Amino acid sequence: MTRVAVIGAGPSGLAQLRAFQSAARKGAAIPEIVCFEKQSDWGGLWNYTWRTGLDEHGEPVHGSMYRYLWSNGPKECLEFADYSFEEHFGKPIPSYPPRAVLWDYIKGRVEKADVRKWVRFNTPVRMVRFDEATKKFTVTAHERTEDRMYDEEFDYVVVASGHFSTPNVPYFEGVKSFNGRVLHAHDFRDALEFKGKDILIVGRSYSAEDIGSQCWKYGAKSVTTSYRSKPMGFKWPANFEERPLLQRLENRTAYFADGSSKEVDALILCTGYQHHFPFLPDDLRLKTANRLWADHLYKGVIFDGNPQLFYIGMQDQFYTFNMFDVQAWWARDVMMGRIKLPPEAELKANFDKWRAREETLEDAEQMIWYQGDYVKELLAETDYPQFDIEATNKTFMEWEHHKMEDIMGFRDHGYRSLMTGTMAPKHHTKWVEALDDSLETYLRTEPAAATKVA
Ligand code: FAD
Ligand code: NA7
Repeated sequence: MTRVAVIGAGPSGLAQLRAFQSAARKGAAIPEIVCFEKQSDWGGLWNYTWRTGLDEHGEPVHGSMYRYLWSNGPKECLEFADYSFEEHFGKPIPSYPPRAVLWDYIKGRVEKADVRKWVRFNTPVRMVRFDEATKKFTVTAHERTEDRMYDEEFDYVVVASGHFSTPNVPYFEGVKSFNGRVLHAHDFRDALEFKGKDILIVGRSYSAEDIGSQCWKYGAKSVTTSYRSKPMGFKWPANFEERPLLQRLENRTAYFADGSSKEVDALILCTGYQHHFPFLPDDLRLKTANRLWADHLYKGVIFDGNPQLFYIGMQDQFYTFNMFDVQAWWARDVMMGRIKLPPEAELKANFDKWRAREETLEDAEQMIWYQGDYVKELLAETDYPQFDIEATNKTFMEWEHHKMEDIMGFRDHGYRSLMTGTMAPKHHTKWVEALDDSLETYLRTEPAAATKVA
C-alpha cells in the first residue's frame, strides 16, 4: 500500500490530513497516512506553550505565539471553505478572534474528520532519506514518551513543519553588555513583563507591529521600533515611535542611524525567522528566504529536486489556512494520480512566471492580489470547495485600509464571511480595552464585567 508521511500537525499538516480524509469520505481509496508531530497536541503555533528554549524533552520549543495574541488579519480571509466559523461556533462571531478561539476552530474541523488516529504525537522526525533505487523514503522518528527511535518507509513525504519557529537573530554592537532584557519575538510570551518599561523593538513587519501594539496596550511606558528598510508608517499613539536602524547599544542607551539615542529597558528583536529543516539532508532540504514565491517549489508545493516530496505553507503569508488547504488538496491529487504532473520544463516555466511577477510587486495590495491569483490557480485544479478569491482579496484591502486609518482600532471592524455570506457582529469590547483574551469571554455577546489580567 502507498504510504504518505506528513511532518507536522499544524494548520498545514492538518490540511493534508483533511484533504485525504475528504477523498476517503467520497469513496476514494487513499494511501496510508502517518503524521509525525513533535508536540503533545495539534494546531502548530496555535497550540500555545508557556515554555521557551527547550521543551520537556529537550527539543527546541516550536511555539512563537504569545499570550493575548488576537488574529492580525480578518478571520474571513482565512476561513476554511469546507468548515465555516458559523458551523463550528453555532453562531456568527466577530472578525478578529484571539488565539484560543482560532485554535478551537482549527481543532474542530479535524476532530469532526476523525483524523487524530493518524497522528503520532511527541514524535519529532529526526531524518528523512531517499533511496534512488527503490524510490522510497526512510523516515527516522523519535518517540519521546518511551524514548524510542525507529525507521519507517514511505512513498511520499509532506513537510509541514512551519517556518516561523527558528529565529533570525542579528548582532548589534554593544548588545553583549546591554543592561536590560534581550529577547527574540520567538521567546516573547507576556506583554505584562514590559508594563511600565521603555522598550525597543527591531523590525518593521508583523511581529514588530503586533508585539509593539501589545506592549503598548498592556502598559509599556514607551515603545520605540527601529526599521532597516522603511517605517511601518501607521498613526501610532503618542508614546510609540519609529526610528531608523539601531546602530549600537551602550549600557541602556540605544543609538540609531539618524544620530538620535534613547534609554531603553528591553530589546525585543522582531527580526523574522529562518526556514530550518534539521531533519532533511542536503538533497531534500528547502533553502529559501521568507518570500511570496519560495525558491525550489514548483507550483509553490513540489520540491524541484524530488517530485515525491511536498512542502505546504512555506510561502510568506497573507493567505493562510485556506491557502494551505488548497495546496494540500493539490498535493493529495498529485499523490493519488488525479493530477498528472506536466514535464519538468513546463513546471519550471510556471515557476519562472510566478517568480518574475513576484519581483515586480511593490506594495501590500499587489502582494495580496498575487497570492490570491496563486491560490486561484491551484484551486481550479482540485475539488476543494470553490470560494471567492476576489472578494477575499477585497476583504484584505479593507483590512489594510482599516489598519492605516487606526492601527489600535482596526480589530474593532467586522467583515462578511465569503463562505456563508453572514456579516460578522461587532465585538462587545474594543480591542484596546479587551485585556482578557479567553475563548469564553470572546464568545460572550455581552461586555464582560471589568476584566483583570494581572
Ligand atoms: P506551524 O503552525 O508552525 O506548525 C508546524 C508543526 O510542525 C508544529 O506543530 C511543530 O511542532 C511541527 N514540527 C516541526 N518540526 C517537526 C519535526 N521535526 N517533527 C515533527 N513535527 C514537527 N496567521 C494567521 O492567519 N493569522 C494570524 O493572526 C497569525 N499570527 C501569527 C503570529 C505569530 C507570532 C506567528 C509566528 C505566526 C502567525 N501566523 C498567523 C502565521 C502562521 O504561520 C500560520 O497561521 C500557521 O500556524 C502556519 O501553519 P503551519 O502548519 O505551516 O506551521
Ligand atoms: P517577517 O515578516 O519575516 O519580518 C522580519 C522583519 O525583520 C522585517 O521587518 C525585516 O526588515 C527585519 N529584519 C531582519 N533582519 C534584520 C536585521 N538584520 N536588522 C534589522 N531588521 C531586520 O517576520 P515577522 O516575525 O514579523 O512575521 C512572521 C510571521 O509572524 C507573520 O506571518 C505574522 O503573521 C506573524 P525589512 O523589512 O526586511 O527591512
